[in-house]
Amino acid sequence: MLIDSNKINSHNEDLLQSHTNKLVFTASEIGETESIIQKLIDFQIAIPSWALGTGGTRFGRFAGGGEPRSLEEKIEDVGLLHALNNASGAISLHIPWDIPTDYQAIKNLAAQHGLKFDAVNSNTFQDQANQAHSYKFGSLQNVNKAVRKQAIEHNIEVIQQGIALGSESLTVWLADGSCFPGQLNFRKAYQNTLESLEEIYAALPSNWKMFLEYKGYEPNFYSTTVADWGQSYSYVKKLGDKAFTLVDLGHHLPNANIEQIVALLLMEEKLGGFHFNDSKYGDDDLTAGSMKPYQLFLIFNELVEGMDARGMNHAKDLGWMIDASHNVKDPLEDLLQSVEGIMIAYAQALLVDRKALEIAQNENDVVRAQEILQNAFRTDVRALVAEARLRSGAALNPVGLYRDLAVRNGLIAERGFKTVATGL
Ligand code: RM4
Ligand code: MN
Ligand code: MN
Repeated sequence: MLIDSNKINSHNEDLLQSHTNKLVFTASEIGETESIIQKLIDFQIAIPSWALGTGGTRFGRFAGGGEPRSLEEKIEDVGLLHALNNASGAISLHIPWDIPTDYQAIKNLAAQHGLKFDAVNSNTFQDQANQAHSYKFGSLQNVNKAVRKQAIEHNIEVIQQGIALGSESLTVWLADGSCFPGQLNFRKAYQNTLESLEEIYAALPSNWKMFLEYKGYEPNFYSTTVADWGQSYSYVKKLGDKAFTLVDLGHHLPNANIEQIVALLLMEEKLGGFHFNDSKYGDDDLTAGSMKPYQLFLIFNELVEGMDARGMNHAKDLGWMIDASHNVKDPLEDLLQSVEGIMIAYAQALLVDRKALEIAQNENDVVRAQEILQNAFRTDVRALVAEARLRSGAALNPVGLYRDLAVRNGLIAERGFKTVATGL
Protein backbone atom coordinates (compact mmCIF):
# COMPACT_ATOMS: atom_id res chain seq x y z
CA MET A 1 0.00 0.00 0.00
CA LEU A 2 1.34 3.40 -1.00
CA ILE A 3 0.16 6.84 0.05
CA ASP A 4 -0.61 9.06 -2.92
CA SER A 5 1.24 12.38 -2.60
CA ASN A 6 -1.90 14.19 -3.78
CA LYS A 7 -3.63 12.93 -0.66
CA ILE A 8 -0.85 14.38 1.47
CA ASN A 9 -1.02 17.69 -0.38
CA SER A 10 -4.76 18.11 -0.01
CA HIS A 11 -4.55 17.13 3.68
CA ASN A 12 -1.87 19.81 4.12
CA GLU A 13 -3.90 22.42 2.24
CA ASP A 14 -6.84 21.84 4.57
CA LEU A 15 -4.64 22.40 7.63
CA LEU A 16 -2.38 25.09 6.23
CA GLN A 17 -4.09 28.20 7.60
CA SER A 18 -4.26 27.01 11.17
CA HIS A 19 -0.70 25.61 10.95
CA THR A 20 0.63 28.95 9.66
CA ASN A 21 -1.03 30.81 12.51
CA LYS A 22 0.62 28.51 15.06
CA LEU A 23 3.98 28.74 13.35
CA VAL A 24 3.92 32.54 13.34
CA PHE A 25 3.10 32.55 17.04
CA THR A 26 5.85 30.02 17.84
CA ALA A 27 8.40 31.99 15.81
CA SER A 28 7.43 35.17 17.67
CA GLU A 29 8.21 33.41 20.96
CA ILE A 30 11.43 31.73 19.91
CA GLY A 31 13.08 34.09 17.49
CA GLU A 32 15.34 32.19 15.13
CA THR A 33 13.56 29.07 13.86
CA GLU A 34 15.22 28.26 10.53
CA SER A 35 18.21 26.35 11.88
CA ILE A 36 15.93 24.35 14.20
CA ILE A 37 13.58 23.43 11.35
CA GLN A 38 16.52 22.34 9.20
CA LYS A 39 17.88 20.12 11.99
CA LEU A 40 14.43 18.56 12.38
CA ILE A 41 14.23 17.88 8.63
CA ASP A 42 17.61 16.09 8.78
CA PHE A 43 16.82 14.00 11.85
CA GLN A 44 15.71 10.44 11.08
CA ILE A 45 14.67 7.74 13.52
CA ALA A 46 14.95 4.07 12.62
CA ILE A 47 11.89 1.88 13.01
CA PRO A 48 12.35 -1.60 14.50
CA SER A 49 11.14 -4.34 12.18
CA TRP A 50 10.02 -6.29 15.25
CA ALA A 51 7.52 -3.66 16.36
CA LEU A 52 5.30 -3.55 13.29
CA GLY A 53 2.94 -6.18 14.63
CA THR A 54 0.95 -6.17 17.84
CA GLY A 55 3.10 -7.08 20.79
CA GLY A 56 2.08 -9.39 23.55
CA THR A 57 2.82 -10.19 27.13
CA ARG A 58 3.26 -13.62 28.62
CA PHE A 59 -0.47 -13.54 29.33
CA GLY A 60 -1.78 -12.96 25.85
CA ARG A 61 -1.63 -11.16 22.55
CA PHE A 62 -4.46 -9.32 20.85
CA ALA A 63 -3.63 -8.80 17.21
CA GLY A 64 -5.29 -5.95 15.33
CA GLY A 65 -5.15 -7.32 11.78
CA GLY A 66 -3.20 -6.52 8.62
CA GLU A 67 0.18 -7.22 10.21
CA PRO A 68 3.13 -7.58 7.83
CA ARG A 69 3.66 -11.21 6.82
CA SER A 70 7.14 -10.85 5.39
CA LEU A 71 10.19 -8.64 5.42
CA GLU A 72 8.91 -6.99 2.23
CA GLU A 73 5.66 -6.05 3.96
CA LYS A 74 7.57 -4.74 6.97
CA ILE A 75 9.56 -2.48 4.68
CA GLU A 76 6.30 -1.31 3.10
CA ASP A 77 4.93 -0.45 6.56
CA VAL A 78 8.00 1.61 7.42
CA GLY A 79 7.64 3.22 3.98
CA LEU A 80 4.11 4.25 4.96
CA LEU A 81 5.38 5.85 8.16
CA HIS A 82 8.12 7.65 6.29
CA ALA A 83 5.69 8.95 3.66
CA LEU A 84 3.55 10.36 6.46
CA ASN A 85 6.30 11.95 8.59
CA ASN A 86 9.50 11.97 6.53
CA ALA A 87 11.35 11.25 9.78
CA SER A 88 11.40 7.43 9.73
CA GLY A 89 13.88 6.91 6.91
CA ALA A 90 15.47 3.73 8.25
CA ILE A 91 14.59 0.24 9.40
CA SER A 92 16.44 -1.88 11.93
CA LEU A 93 16.25 -5.64 11.32
CA HIS A 94 16.26 -8.45 13.87
CA ILE A 95 17.68 -11.74 12.70
CA PRO A 96 16.34 -14.46 12.41
CA TRP A 97 12.94 -12.81 12.91
CA ASP A 98 13.79 -11.27 9.55
CA ILE A 99 15.54 -13.44 7.03
CA PRO A 100 16.52 -11.57 3.90
CA THR A 101 16.88 -13.88 0.90
CA ASP A 102 17.10 -11.78 -2.25
CA TYR A 103 19.30 -8.97 -0.94
CA GLN A 104 19.20 -6.88 -4.08
CA ALA A 105 15.40 -7.01 -4.25
CA ILE A 106 15.15 -6.03 -0.57
CA LYS A 107 17.59 -3.16 -1.07
CA ASN A 108 15.65 -1.94 -4.10
CA LEU A 109 12.37 -2.06 -2.23
CA ALA A 110 13.84 -0.11 0.68
CA ALA A 111 15.31 2.46 -1.72
CA GLN A 112 11.92 2.91 -3.42
CA HIS A 113 10.55 3.94 -0.04
CA GLY A 114 13.57 6.14 0.73
CA LEU A 115 14.73 3.82 3.53
CA LYS A 116 18.18 2.87 4.78
CA PHE A 117 19.15 -0.11 6.92
CA ASP A 118 20.15 0.89 10.41
CA ALA A 119 21.74 -1.52 12.91
CA VAL A 120 21.12 -5.22 12.45
CA ASN A 121 20.25 -7.07 15.66
CA SER A 122 21.31 -10.59 16.58
CA ASN A 123 19.13 -12.90 18.61
CA THR A 124 20.72 -15.35 21.03
CA PHE A 125 17.91 -15.05 23.56
CA GLN A 126 15.63 -17.59 21.87
CA ASP A 127 16.26 -21.08 20.53
CA GLN A 128 15.51 -21.59 16.86
CA ALA A 129 13.98 -24.78 15.45
CA ASN A 130 17.07 -26.38 13.95
CA GLN A 131 19.66 -25.10 16.36
CA ALA A 132 22.19 -27.56 17.80
CA HIS A 133 22.58 -26.03 21.28
CA SER A 134 20.19 -24.25 23.62
CA TYR A 135 20.57 -20.73 25.02
CA LYS A 136 18.65 -21.63 28.15
CA PHE A 137 21.72 -20.91 30.29
CA GLY A 138 23.08 -18.07 28.24
CA SER A 139 24.82 -17.59 24.94
CA LEU A 140 28.09 -15.64 24.84
CA GLN A 141 28.62 -16.31 28.56
CA ASN A 142 27.73 -20.02 28.46
CA VAL A 143 29.90 -22.45 30.43
CA ASN A 144 29.85 -24.70 27.35
CA LYS A 145 32.22 -23.60 24.63
CA ALA A 146 30.10 -25.14 21.86
CA VAL A 147 27.18 -22.92 22.84
CA ARG A 148 29.38 -19.85 22.82
CA LYS A 149 30.72 -20.80 19.42
CA GLN A 150 27.23 -21.17 18.01
CA ALA A 151 26.25 -17.73 19.36
CA ILE A 152 29.42 -16.14 17.98
CA GLU A 153 28.78 -17.67 14.57
CA HIS A 154 25.22 -16.36 14.59
CA ASN A 155 26.44 -12.83 15.27
CA ILE A 156 29.00 -13.10 12.46
CA GLU A 157 26.28 -14.30 10.11
CA VAL A 158 24.17 -11.29 11.11
CA ILE A 159 27.09 -9.02 10.23
CA GLN A 160 27.31 -10.71 6.80
CA GLN A 161 23.62 -10.15 6.21
CA GLY A 162 23.96 -6.54 7.29
CA ILE A 163 26.86 -6.02 4.89
CA ALA A 164 24.75 -7.39 2.03
CA LEU A 165 22.00 -4.88 2.84
CA GLY A 166 24.21 -1.86 3.38
CA SER A 167 23.84 -1.67 7.16
CA GLU A 168 26.82 -0.36 9.13
CA SER A 169 26.25 -1.50 12.68
CA LEU A 170 25.45 -4.53 14.80
CA THR A 171 23.46 -4.34 18.03
CA VAL A 172 24.14 -7.07 20.54
CA TRP A 173 21.65 -7.47 23.33
CA LEU A 174 22.17 -10.46 25.58
CA ALA A 175 19.60 -12.09 27.81
CA ASP A 176 22.56 -13.80 29.49
CA GLY A 177 22.68 -13.80 33.26
CA SER A 178 21.38 -15.94 36.09
CA CYS A 179 18.11 -16.45 37.88
CA PHE A 180 19.41 -17.57 41.28
CA PRO A 181 22.38 -16.84 43.51
CA GLY A 182 25.17 -19.35 43.03
CA GLN A 183 24.07 -20.29 39.52
CA LEU A 184 26.89 -18.37 37.89
CA ASN A 185 30.48 -17.46 38.53
CA PHE A 186 30.23 -13.73 37.68
CA ARG A 187 33.87 -13.35 36.79
CA LYS A 188 33.92 -16.34 34.47
CA ALA A 189 30.65 -15.25 32.86
CA TYR A 190 32.19 -11.83 32.21
CA GLN A 191 35.38 -13.32 30.78
CA ASN A 192 33.53 -15.74 28.51
CA THR A 193 31.33 -12.90 27.29
CA LEU A 194 34.32 -10.68 26.63
CA GLU A 195 36.14 -13.39 24.68
CA SER A 196 33.03 -14.08 22.63
CA LEU A 197 32.49 -10.39 21.93
CA GLU A 198 36.13 -10.10 20.84
CA GLU A 199 35.58 -12.76 18.20
CA ILE A 200 32.47 -10.98 16.92
CA TYR A 201 34.27 -7.63 16.98
CA ALA A 202 37.07 -9.11 14.86
CA ALA A 203 34.51 -9.86 12.13
CA LEU A 204 33.34 -6.23 11.85
CA PRO A 205 34.20 -4.35 8.65
CA SER A 206 36.33 -1.26 9.26
CA ASN A 207 33.45 1.19 8.75
CA TRP A 208 31.12 -0.68 11.11
CA LYS A 209 30.14 -0.03 14.72
CA MET A 210 29.17 -2.55 17.33
CA PHE A 211 26.60 -1.52 19.93
CA LEU A 212 26.45 -3.37 23.24
CA GLU A 213 23.06 -2.87 24.88
CA TYR A 214 22.68 -3.30 28.63
CA LYS A 215 19.64 -4.28 30.64
CA GLY A 216 19.24 -4.55 34.41
CA TYR A 217 17.02 -7.62 34.55
CA GLU A 218 14.62 -9.77 32.56
CA PRO A 219 14.50 -12.51 31.41
CA ASN A 220 17.09 -13.28 34.08
CA PHE A 221 16.04 -12.05 37.48
CA TYR A 222 19.10 -12.33 39.69
CA SER A 223 21.98 -11.10 37.53
CA THR A 224 22.49 -9.90 33.99
CA THR A 225 25.90 -10.22 32.41
CA VAL A 226 25.68 -6.80 30.71
CA ALA A 227 23.49 -5.21 33.35
CA ASP A 228 24.18 -1.49 33.23
CA TRP A 229 26.08 1.23 31.46
CA GLY A 230 29.20 0.71 33.55
CA GLN A 231 29.38 -2.94 32.62
CA SER A 232 28.70 -2.24 28.95
CA TYR A 233 31.35 0.49 29.08
CA SER A 234 33.87 -1.91 30.57
CA TYR A 235 33.35 -4.35 27.65
CA VAL A 236 33.32 -1.76 24.85
CA LYS A 237 36.37 0.00 26.24
CA LYS A 238 38.31 -3.26 26.01
CA LEU A 239 36.93 -4.17 22.59
CA GLY A 240 38.14 -1.09 20.74
CA ASP A 241 37.22 2.03 18.81
CA LYS A 242 34.34 0.47 16.89
CA ALA A 243 32.51 -0.68 20.04
CA PHE A 244 29.97 1.53 21.80
CA THR A 245 27.31 1.36 24.46
CA LEU A 246 23.67 1.43 23.41
CA VAL A 247 21.14 2.99 25.77
CA ASP A 248 17.64 1.54 25.76
CA LEU A 249 15.55 3.90 27.85
CA GLY A 250 13.61 1.03 29.45
CA HIS A 251 16.63 -0.91 30.67
CA HIS A 252 17.49 0.91 33.89
CA LEU A 253 16.64 0.22 37.46
CA PRO A 254 13.90 2.54 38.76
CA ASN A 255 14.71 6.26 38.95
CA ALA A 256 18.14 5.99 37.32
CA ASN A 257 19.42 9.35 36.10
CA ILE A 258 19.58 8.43 32.42
CA GLU A 259 20.52 11.93 31.28
CA GLN A 260 23.65 11.82 33.41
CA ILE A 261 24.56 8.40 32.01
CA VAL A 262 24.14 9.77 28.50
CA ALA A 263 26.29 12.84 29.23
CA LEU A 264 29.15 10.76 30.61
CA LEU A 265 29.07 8.13 27.86
CA LEU A 266 29.20 10.93 25.29
CA MET A 267 32.10 12.53 27.11
CA GLU A 268 33.95 9.20 27.08
CA GLU A 269 33.22 8.86 23.32
CA LYS A 270 31.46 5.58 23.99
CA LEU A 271 27.82 6.43 23.37
CA GLY A 272 26.72 4.58 20.26
CA GLY A 273 23.01 5.00 20.05
CA PHE A 274 19.56 4.70 21.48
CA HIS A 275 16.56 2.49 21.70
CA PHE A 276 13.76 4.95 22.42
CA ASN A 277 10.67 3.95 24.33
CA ASP A 278 9.02 4.99 27.57
CA SER A 279 8.11 3.15 30.72
CA LYS A 280 6.41 3.42 34.03
CA TYR A 281 7.93 0.39 35.77
CA GLY A 282 10.45 -1.66 33.79
CA ASP A 283 11.10 -2.52 30.16
CA ASP A 284 7.53 -1.52 29.31
CA ASP A 285 8.39 -0.55 25.71
CA LEU A 286 5.70 2.16 25.64
CA THR A 287 5.42 5.05 23.21
CA ALA A 288 8.39 7.43 23.46
CA GLY A 289 7.42 10.53 25.44
CA SER A 290 4.12 9.08 26.66
CA MET A 291 5.07 8.74 30.34
CA LYS A 292 8.05 10.95 31.15
CA PRO A 293 8.37 13.64 28.50
CA TYR A 294 10.49 15.82 30.80
CA GLN A 295 13.02 13.03 31.17
CA LEU A 296 13.13 12.61 27.39
CA PHE A 297 13.74 16.34 27.03
CA LEU A 298 16.51 16.25 29.65
CA ILE A 299 18.17 13.38 27.78
CA PHE A 300 18.06 15.37 24.54
CA ASN A 301 19.33 18.39 26.38
CA GLU A 302 22.48 16.43 27.32
CA LEU A 303 22.71 14.97 23.83
CA VAL A 304 22.60 18.35 22.11
CA GLU A 305 25.04 19.90 24.57
CA GLY A 306 27.43 16.93 24.40
CA MET A 307 27.27 16.48 20.63
CA ASP A 308 27.85 20.19 20.05
CA ALA A 309 30.78 20.17 22.48
CA ARG A 310 32.39 17.45 20.33
CA GLY A 311 31.34 18.96 16.99
CA MET A 312 29.22 15.94 16.13
CA ASN A 313 26.57 15.74 13.43
CA HIS A 314 23.26 15.34 15.29
CA ALA A 315 21.62 13.35 12.53
CA LYS A 316 24.41 10.96 11.64
CA ASP A 317 26.89 10.37 14.42
CA LEU A 318 24.70 8.36 16.78
CA GLY A 319 22.23 5.55 16.09
CA TRP A 320 18.65 6.75 16.68
CA MET A 321 16.26 3.83 16.91
CA ILE A 322 12.93 3.05 18.46
CA ASP A 323 12.46 -0.21 20.38
CA ALA A 324 8.83 -0.50 21.36
CA SER A 325 5.98 -2.94 21.64
CA HIS A 326 2.31 -2.11 21.34
CA ASN A 327 -0.21 -4.27 23.10
CA VAL A 328 -3.33 -2.15 22.76
CA LYS A 329 -2.61 0.31 19.94
CA ASP A 330 -2.30 0.06 16.20
CA PRO A 331 1.51 -0.39 15.91
CA LEU A 332 1.82 2.09 13.06
CA GLU A 333 -0.12 4.80 14.88
CA ASP A 334 1.97 4.15 17.97
CA LEU A 335 5.22 4.48 16.00
CA LEU A 336 4.02 7.78 14.51
CA GLN A 337 3.37 9.00 18.04
CA SER A 338 6.82 7.85 19.18
CA VAL A 339 8.57 9.67 16.35
CA GLU A 340 6.58 12.81 17.15
CA GLY A 341 7.47 12.53 20.85
CA ILE A 342 11.17 12.21 20.03
CA MET A 343 11.09 15.12 17.57
CA ILE A 344 9.38 17.35 20.13
CA ALA A 345 11.98 16.54 22.80
CA TYR A 346 14.81 17.18 20.31
CA ALA A 347 13.29 20.50 19.17
CA GLN A 348 12.87 21.64 22.78
CA ALA A 349 16.48 20.74 23.54
CA LEU A 350 17.58 22.85 20.55
CA LEU A 351 15.80 25.81 22.15
CA VAL A 352 17.82 25.78 25.36
CA ASP A 353 19.78 28.98 25.78
CA ARG A 354 23.21 27.34 26.25
CA LYS A 355 25.13 30.52 27.00
CA ALA A 356 22.67 31.66 29.64
CA LEU A 357 22.67 28.18 31.16
CA GLU A 358 26.44 28.14 31.37
CA ILE A 359 26.45 31.52 33.11
CA ALA A 360 23.79 30.36 35.55
CA GLN A 361 25.79 27.19 36.29
CA ASN A 362 29.01 29.14 36.83
CA GLU A 363 27.22 31.52 39.17
CA ASN A 364 25.50 28.65 41.00
CA ASP A 365 22.20 30.31 40.12
CA VAL A 366 20.07 27.22 40.56
CA VAL A 367 16.77 29.02 40.07
CA ARG A 368 17.87 30.58 36.79
CA ALA A 369 19.22 27.23 35.51
CA GLN A 370 15.88 25.58 36.22
CA GLU A 371 14.00 28.47 34.55
CA ILE A 372 16.09 28.09 31.39
CA LEU A 373 15.44 24.37 31.07
CA GLN A 374 11.77 24.59 31.95
CA ASN A 375 11.18 27.52 29.59
CA ALA A 376 12.43 25.37 26.74
CA PHE A 377 10.46 22.33 27.89
CA ARG A 378 7.25 24.33 28.25
CA THR A 379 7.48 25.90 24.81
CA ASP A 380 5.01 24.41 22.36
CA VAL A 381 7.27 23.35 19.48
CA ARG A 382 4.74 21.23 17.62
CA ALA A 383 4.40 23.78 14.81
CA LEU A 384 8.17 23.59 14.17
CA VAL A 385 8.04 19.81 13.92
CA ALA A 386 5.01 20.06 11.62
CA GLU A 387 6.75 22.69 9.48
CA ALA A 388 9.73 20.33 9.02
CA ARG A 389 7.29 17.73 7.72
CA LEU A 390 5.49 20.20 5.47
CA ARG A 391 8.75 21.32 3.85
CA SER A 392 9.78 17.75 3.14
CA GLY A 393 6.50 16.71 1.55
CA ALA A 394 5.10 14.81 4.53
CA ALA A 395 1.81 15.31 6.37
CA LEU A 396 1.07 18.12 8.81
CA ASN A 397 -0.83 15.64 10.96
CA PRO A 398 0.44 12.09 10.27
CA VAL A 399 -1.89 10.23 12.65
CA GLY A 400 -4.86 12.28 11.41
CA LEU A 401 -4.14 11.48 7.78
CA TYR A 402 -3.45 7.80 8.59
CA ARG A 403 -6.94 7.65 10.07
CA ASP A 404 -8.62 9.67 7.30
CA LEU A 405 -7.16 7.32 4.72
CA ALA A 406 -8.22 4.28 6.79
CA VAL A 407 -4.76 2.79 6.24
CA ARG A 408 -5.29 -0.07 8.69
CA ASN A 409 -8.47 -1.17 6.89
CA GLY A 410 -6.54 -1.09 3.62
CA LEU A 411 -3.81 -3.28 5.13
CA ILE A 412 -6.38 -5.73 6.49
CA ALA A 413 -8.05 -5.92 3.05
CA GLU A 414 -4.66 -6.59 1.46
CA ARG A 415 -3.17 -8.99 4.00
CA GLY A 416 -6.07 -10.41 5.93
CA PHE A 417 -7.14 -10.12 9.53
CA LYS A 418 -5.33 -13.08 11.03
CA THR A 419 -1.77 -12.26 10.07
CA VAL A 420 1.05 -12.45 12.58
CA ALA A 421 4.25 -10.48 12.20
CA THR A 422 7.45 -11.97 13.54
CA GLY A 423 8.93 -9.98 16.37
CA LEU A 424 8.14 -9.22 19.97
C1 RM4 B 1 15.21 -6.54 24.60
C2 RM4 B 1 16.12 -5.45 24.09
C3 RM4 B 1 16.55 -5.62 22.68
C4 RM4 B 1 15.46 -6.13 21.79
C5 RM4 B 1 14.72 -7.27 22.41
C6 RM4 B 1 13.60 -7.75 21.53
O1 RM4 B 1 14.60 -6.18 25.80
O2 RM4 B 1 15.50 -4.21 24.26
O3 RM4 B 1 17.03 -4.40 22.13
O4 RM4 B 1 16.11 -6.59 20.63
O5 RM4 B 1 14.21 -6.87 23.66
MN1 MN C 1 16.31 -2.51 23.11
MN1 MN D 1 14.06 -4.01 25.91
